[in-house]
Amino acid sequence: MNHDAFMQRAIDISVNFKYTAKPNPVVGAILVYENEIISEGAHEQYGDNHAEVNCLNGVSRDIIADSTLYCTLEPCNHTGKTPPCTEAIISSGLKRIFIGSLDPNPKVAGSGIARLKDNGIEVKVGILEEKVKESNRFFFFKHLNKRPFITIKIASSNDGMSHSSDGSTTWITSEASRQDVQIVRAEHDAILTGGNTIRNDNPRMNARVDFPVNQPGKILLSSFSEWDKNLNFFKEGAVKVIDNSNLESVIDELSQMNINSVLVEAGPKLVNSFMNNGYFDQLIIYESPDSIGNKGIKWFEGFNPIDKFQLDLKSTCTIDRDIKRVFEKC
Ligand code: AOF
Ligand code: ZN
Repeated sequence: MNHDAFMQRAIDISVNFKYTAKPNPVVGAILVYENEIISEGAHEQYGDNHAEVNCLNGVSRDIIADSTLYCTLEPCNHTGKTPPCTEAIISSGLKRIFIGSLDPNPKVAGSGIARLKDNGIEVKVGILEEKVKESNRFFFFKHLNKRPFITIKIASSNDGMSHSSDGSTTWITSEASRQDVQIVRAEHDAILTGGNTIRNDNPRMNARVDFPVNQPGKILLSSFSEWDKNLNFFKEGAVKVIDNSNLESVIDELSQMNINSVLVEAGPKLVNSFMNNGYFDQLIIYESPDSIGNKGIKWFEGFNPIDKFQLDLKSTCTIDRDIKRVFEKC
């Protein structure tokens, strides 16, 4: 039996739901009988059935007893939005389960496996574990680091400017780059911005994509409270306003929220404050070929940001006239 191939199939079906399962992890499960896949299930939508339940539903006890379940993540052992998967597995009559990775969520974290073993089920953990972690990068990050993964996204002129000081608000990057940003937004659980950005740019800050997505939450970092609710930012979805000038407390507050990732889309002041304090994990720069010149406001002071912030260039691609670069903290 090729365990890796079956686990790979379980991963493949899970990732189809990456935009609708979040902030839950993507999880896939497959049931194998006499070396053939006889049932598949995934966690398709936040709040709905977990993968194991979708996979085992409708299969007879007799067949399940002689089958192996491959599940990308350790089955949960707690009652959340749905009952524990361990209960469903135990009562299904399953005798053998192969698991990709332990669930780092402290509500689970090994207790699912212990419960299955206590009920006489054979459990093997650690098949394609790194791939499972990679497919749930933000989820694992949050539980390991006790704070959400922070991505900072900026659009820059080719001379490193954010915008021009005279207020001429022409777009820096191309339409295609701005469309790419919509996908980056869709990948994150929340978008954070500052008062100046919503005042000056009037952005909607939602993910305008042509596939189903759990929209990112909106977080506004501002001490101002008299916002004009007709601004686009306030129009769709709930906005959480954080009035706190201490960044460490802001991060603490973000860590308490049910989010694994935050996309910071803000002006140079807020972006530098996150970066200078080390509160970022990924920086995405969309760079236009056009210059703004000496009427411009720079994104970063002094040396080039790559040296200053110890960044590791992970990928480069061209989007229309622009270059997109993704950096991670070394
Ligand atoms: C599983 N199978 O398919 C998923 C699991 O609020 P709930 O009830 O949906 O629970 C969410 C938590 O359950 C989530 O944070 C993670 O620890 C686990 N996700 N577990 O057994 C699944 N999606
Ligand atoms: Zn579950």
